[in-house]
Amino acid sequence: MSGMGWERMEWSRRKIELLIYQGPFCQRVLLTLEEKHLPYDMKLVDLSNKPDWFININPEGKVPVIKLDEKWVADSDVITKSLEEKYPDPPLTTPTEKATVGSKIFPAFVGFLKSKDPNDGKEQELLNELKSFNDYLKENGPFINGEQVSAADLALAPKLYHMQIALGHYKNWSLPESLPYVKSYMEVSLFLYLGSLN
Ligand SMILES: N[C@@H](CCC(=O)N[C@@H](CS)C(=O)NCC(=O)O)C(=O)O
Repeated sequence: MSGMGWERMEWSRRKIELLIYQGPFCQRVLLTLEEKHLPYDMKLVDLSNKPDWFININPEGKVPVIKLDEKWVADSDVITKSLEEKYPDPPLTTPTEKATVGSKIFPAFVGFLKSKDPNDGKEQELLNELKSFNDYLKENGPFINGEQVSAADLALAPKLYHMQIALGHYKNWSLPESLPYVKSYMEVSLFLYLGSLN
């Protein structure tokens, strides 16, 4: 995929332009656009062979990037905040006290994924984080902010999905049966995600 000809493509003015590839940060932005019912036009960027037009848009060379008010904006944190400001309805902001729920799971997953020593406690660190998320959901779920999907779910759910695929592949690992609330959270989130691809 060289991206040849994309720069000549006529993008509809009505739609938000979006540059993405695979991965949880891109999925987070896609889910946010879907939840806000915003029309968008996405282009996949080949990250193994980044085209010049893409580097001109984002010299850092990372996706997602989105065009808002004629300006290209990078970074999923900045993008989702900007979308919330510009399109507040439906509101997706997670209450501050809940905004960091589950946020230690992804770093713990990366630690376990990279670990080469099965006895270094990295798997247990991940299990501890998942267990506390399971306990949280049991009390407060089904989503981080109760009945309502909010920004924190749209950031976390793609990371959990990514975790399951990567750890299944590289470590033959799967989510323990003892974490049923995390399991159903992932199922519901996957449903949201698949819905966004239609
Ligand atoms: N902090 C950024 C991270 C974005 C990021 O790491 N994107 C990855 C793909 S998921 C990327 O573009 N990697 C290409 C590279 O680093 O060369 C965000 O939240 O958007």
